[in-house]
Amino acid sequence: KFDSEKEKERALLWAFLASYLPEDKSTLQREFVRHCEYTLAQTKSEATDFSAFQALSSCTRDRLIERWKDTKLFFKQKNVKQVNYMSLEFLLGRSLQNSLSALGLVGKYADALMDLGFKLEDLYDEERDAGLGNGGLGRLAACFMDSLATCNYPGYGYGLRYKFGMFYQTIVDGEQIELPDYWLNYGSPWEIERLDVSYPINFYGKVVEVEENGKKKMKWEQGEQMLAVAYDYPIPGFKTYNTVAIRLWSSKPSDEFNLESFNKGDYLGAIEDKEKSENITNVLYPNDNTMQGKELRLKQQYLFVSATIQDIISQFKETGKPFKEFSNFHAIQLNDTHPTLGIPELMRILIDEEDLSWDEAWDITQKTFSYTNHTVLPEALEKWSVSMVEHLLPRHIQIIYEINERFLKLVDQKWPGDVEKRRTLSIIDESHGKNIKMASLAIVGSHTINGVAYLHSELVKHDVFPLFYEMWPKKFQNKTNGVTPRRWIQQANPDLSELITRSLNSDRWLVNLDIIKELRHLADNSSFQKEWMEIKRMNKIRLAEYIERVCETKVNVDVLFDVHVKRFHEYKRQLLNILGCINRYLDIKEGKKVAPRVVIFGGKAAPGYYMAKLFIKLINSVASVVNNDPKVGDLLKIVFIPNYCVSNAEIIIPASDISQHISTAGTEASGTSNMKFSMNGGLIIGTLDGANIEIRDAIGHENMYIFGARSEEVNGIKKKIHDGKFTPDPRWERVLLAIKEDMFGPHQQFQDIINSVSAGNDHYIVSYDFASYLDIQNSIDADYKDKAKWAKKSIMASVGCGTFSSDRTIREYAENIWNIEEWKRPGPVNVSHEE
Ligand code: T68
Repeated sequence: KFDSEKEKERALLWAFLASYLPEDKSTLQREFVRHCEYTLAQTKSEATDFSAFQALSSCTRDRLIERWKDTKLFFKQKNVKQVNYMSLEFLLGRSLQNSLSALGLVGKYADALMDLGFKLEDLYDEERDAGLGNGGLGRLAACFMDSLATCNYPGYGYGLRYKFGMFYQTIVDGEQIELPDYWLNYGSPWEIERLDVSYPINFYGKVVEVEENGKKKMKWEQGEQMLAVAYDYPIPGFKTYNTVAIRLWSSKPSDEFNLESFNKGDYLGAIEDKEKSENITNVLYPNDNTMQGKELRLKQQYLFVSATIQDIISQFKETGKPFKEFSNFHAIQLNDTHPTLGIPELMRILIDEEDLSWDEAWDITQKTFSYTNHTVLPEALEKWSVSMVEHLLPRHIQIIYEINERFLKLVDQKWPGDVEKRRTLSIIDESHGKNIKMASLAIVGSHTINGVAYLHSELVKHDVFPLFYEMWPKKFQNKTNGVTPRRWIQQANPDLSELITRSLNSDRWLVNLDIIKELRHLADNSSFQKEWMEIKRMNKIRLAEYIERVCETKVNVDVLFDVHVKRFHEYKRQLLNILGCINRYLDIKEGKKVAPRVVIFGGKAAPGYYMAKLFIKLINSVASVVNNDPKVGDLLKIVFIPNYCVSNAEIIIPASDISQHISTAGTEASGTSNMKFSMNGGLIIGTLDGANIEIRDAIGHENMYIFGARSEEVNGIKKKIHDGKFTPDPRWERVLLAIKEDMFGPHQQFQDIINSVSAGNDHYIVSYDFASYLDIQNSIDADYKDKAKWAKKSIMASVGCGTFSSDRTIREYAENIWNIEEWKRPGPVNVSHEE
């Protein structure tokens, strides 16, 4: 509808001018050169691979924007409900190859750029990872966005645009050194800066009661104010024109200033203070699975939730609907408790600014939020001190108290006079000073809570939050994690991808991973096996080249590649692995026959996590002894790949023969790399923990190497160890003795490791699981010798993994939690899309 003929004419002219860029070769080349010349101001003779990468990214970005704009418009016209995925982390990695592949332009650009003297693969390598996350939780958010777009669901990801992402890890003298990751120094070709989208964010100040239109209400009087500015990152779907986006907030000083501080006459000092206090989004906190109660982190969380909720409300207001309809248009998913302040923030805005009653606001809030739990480790459950929150967010603390009071009334109704239950369920923990239990707040304010694998969801219900489960059994669900096959098979393993497509005679598996199970009948086919294992060998060569480049170690690609890459944490038990390596080394020295293998480690330790860093030191110390022992040769090589991240994971994962997922049963919520390894034909050695259990059920236990205590046995075993009633395997004593006798350098440096697994301390039952771990490793040695048997297992491990696509996970969230629908946008008329 147009107000006038003139308006209609203008709109038509605009639409004509904004029509999609054609995809013929000469347009691709012209656009590329235009970006080199005009965006980058570079001539042919100046253009390097890096500038070519920048120009190609700019071309790609233009096309993503075309699709994203029209997707937004389409959703708006259809009045759809959308999900808002709130996550303080998005571990995106690189984007160029993924975007070109989604646009169906890989082949066309490879050809177009060849004429101009550039090799597409070389340009991919110029891109720096966007490392805005720690590990599994952040990467899950990235896979989810890929699936949201691909499955045609309306939605937004919301996060923070950290200037410093996950630190860069180097190894010096066997120890981890952290260097800053100033990724924005190189520009981010994907972001769209939205100076038009910014919101004021308040901190400190005080709450006063005011009267407005004869009604008493609370008013939060401003303390410090700053701005959150939006940066959008388009995320294209695959085999669809739908494109969604992640909106990341960056803090900026606000134009408002405090006259008092400038009035003191110290102009430069006042500017400096202002800058310092407003650089909230500078750095990603590098802790995974632990909580650090720093005020700056709380400020990050609040800036994030406040900007996001304001943005969602402003989008909602465009519909012109009354607030009681809010949850028909918006679902908000909390990725862990980090964005839980969104609950009191929505309440505050609805009550204080939009004049809704408490009950109306609470009804909307509960219908809107849902919360994903990612950990059962007590040290990772977030608690914020009441005094800190009170100081920073005086209005929110009132709201949190009110939420708690009303909730405890419900508890009283259910269990009259039961003070113990009241104490356990209260959102405020009063055992060591007053603290807010963020998970409790998230559970009370959400309609649904989910765990990330079957076992984990059971533990959430029965072990971590049993009383909440008793109150609201229907609120609790499971959503087993998944990973995107576009990045983790197609992009990381192009040869395997080509084999799958050729064998299925279709590439539909990329959007419906379940159909790879149709390849099962080829598992015994010797020529298929041969091709399959030849691809594995090529991937091992690619990894060996990478290892030689970054570790200066040569490895033999015709031996078993045993990979253990993930964040360093005691519960993940990299220690079990390296002690196993020592045992193997001692066997070799004794002349025992072992199958040759390369053991590959990778992963970062939180900078303040002493034990995790000591594990890294031990691994490197053992490696330097083993790798330099002439008696050992190819029988055992140990390498530590520095700076494990998304882009080198894409090289490492497709090259593994086996990979280790050996956390103490009941501690790893799900794990997602286990899925990636299995999809790529790597066999898993693992405990019955997290998603390992479901992977075993999907691919068959004969295609996985399971060992160790079960989750329900762990507490009994801990007690037995603690009471001195457990006698470890003789091989355990032998390995510890080797360390104590300085085989890997002065043992004093590793004394704390030895203590941590001694009777009375062995919290992660390393000593107990050691024997069964060694035994299963021995059976792997034996199986690996039988090439046909191994190939069959590898194929079965891969083709049984259809259910671990994040498309499946996202559909489950959409249907059972968010209540949103698929809206596939018809394509533009002037472009023929490769479908
Ligand atoms: C991981 N959690 C789980 N946390 O450990 C893993 N924590 O089992 C699971 O597969 C994955 O989430 C996805 O569900 C994390 O990665 C963090 O990174 C983190 C970050 C900040 C604070 C606490």
